[in-house]
Amino acid sequence: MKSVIRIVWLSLLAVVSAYSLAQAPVSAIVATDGWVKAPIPGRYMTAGFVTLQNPSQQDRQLVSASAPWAGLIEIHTHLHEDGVMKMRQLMQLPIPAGETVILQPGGLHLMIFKLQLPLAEFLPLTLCFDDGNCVNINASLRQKDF
Ligand SMILES: [Cu+2]
Repeated sequence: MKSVIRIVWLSLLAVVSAYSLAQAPVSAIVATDGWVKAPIPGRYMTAGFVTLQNPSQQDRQLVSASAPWAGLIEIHTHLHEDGVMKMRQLMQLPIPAGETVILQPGGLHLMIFKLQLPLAEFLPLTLCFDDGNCVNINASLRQKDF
């Protein structure tokens, strides 16, 4: 009798944990193609890029990025002002419902400061959104813009 109760209890536990796994908050945003440009020797800053896809029906905003190998990461955009290319920090980057936003050289990028050199070949990067969910990716270190 005792073992029957034990089996029932274990199955109940399994059901409860499967349920909580299904209910765990998962970011709606799919992040792919993350990469970090190898810094110029002697420099402690660089840029990072990633493709952010929002397959959900709700607009989202990228609000922060962080990594154990960098002291500070800002979201930047490039602007042309009076024929001069300037960078401006964005406090949040919209990723509209059903759309894909690509951070790439010459446009939107992650500005990465206070690098802990040397950088590894694969760099864990955490991206967090306005719904409180985050995604973790492994960005690759690249020597060139390609
Ligand atoms: Cu920048």
